[in-house]
Amino acid sequence: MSISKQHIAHLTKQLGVFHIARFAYRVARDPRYLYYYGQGRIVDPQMREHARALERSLFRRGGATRPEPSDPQLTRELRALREDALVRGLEFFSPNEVAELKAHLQALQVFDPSDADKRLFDPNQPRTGTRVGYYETEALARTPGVLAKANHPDLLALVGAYFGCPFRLNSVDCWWSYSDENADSYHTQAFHRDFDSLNFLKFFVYLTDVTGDTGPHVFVPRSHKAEAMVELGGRYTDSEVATVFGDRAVEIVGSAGTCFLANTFALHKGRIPTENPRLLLQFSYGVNMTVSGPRRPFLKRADFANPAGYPIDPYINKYFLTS
Ligand SMILES: O=C(O)CCC(=O)C(=O)O
Repeated sequence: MSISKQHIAHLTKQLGVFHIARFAYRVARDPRYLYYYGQGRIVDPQMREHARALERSLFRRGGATRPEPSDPQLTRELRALREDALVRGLEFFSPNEVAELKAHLQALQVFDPSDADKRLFDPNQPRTGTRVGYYETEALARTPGVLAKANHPDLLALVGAYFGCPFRLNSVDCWWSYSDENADSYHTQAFHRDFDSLNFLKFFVYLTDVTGDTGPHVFVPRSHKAEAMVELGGRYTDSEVATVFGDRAVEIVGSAGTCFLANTFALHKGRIPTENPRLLLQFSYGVNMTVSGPRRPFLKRADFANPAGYPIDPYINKYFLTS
């Protein structure tokens, strides 16, 4: 029997050779993918919960478990995070800080991650068909106020109480979501779960006013414990989510400066704006590594503006700050 190209193609598909090759290529280029794919295979929420607890205990390195906070507000926020996977109503940015940050960012260029050449463009003038415009990490981290805010002591206290063990700032991201009706949706604009690592949290702050028409973040509280829709890389339609979770999804709207913190293993998405574009800044914290943050620190401690004088923990900032 002669073996045709179709046979080979069929066989390779069956064996998942493509996936294996992609895995091997990515791990060879960036070993962090080994952890990423490993933990991404643990999809059962109960198993994941055990793995998360194990990871936290490994990172405690013999240190004692942190006591639960006694501050009533922190206790309430922590309960919301654990039960709903979401805490809203946080206040970390004054209107002035938001306005200054937005003005700085509007003068920087962005890129569309789906553009193979990652060409930079003016965020106020996206090309036709552009769904999102991301800031480059280094430029973003150097923008006054960004990295300093990621070290706000109250924010770190909440994140630290949640993890109960040492953690790091894994990434800072900021992007515009555009309302171009001819553009294809970007992959975070359909419901999905984040598999960044086992123990991670994402902090979000809107830098533009966000209504139902200007790209609200949509989140399904308590879905972090649900067994449905748990594939690594899975994307789900609104009606699929409604079939399982009814009307549980909440649309987070609010004026510029609105902040929330979430475990985005819970289902979520960014709704595509139909009116003005949305600007969002995000900090991601985690106990272990992720593939999304910088591979090496690039910012000298001495060049880092910290006007509020927040304590800067070298471990938390190890992916960003050199000594
Ligand atoms: O744009 C949004 O609100 C969604 C962001 C998102 O999906 C993510 O950060 O994982």
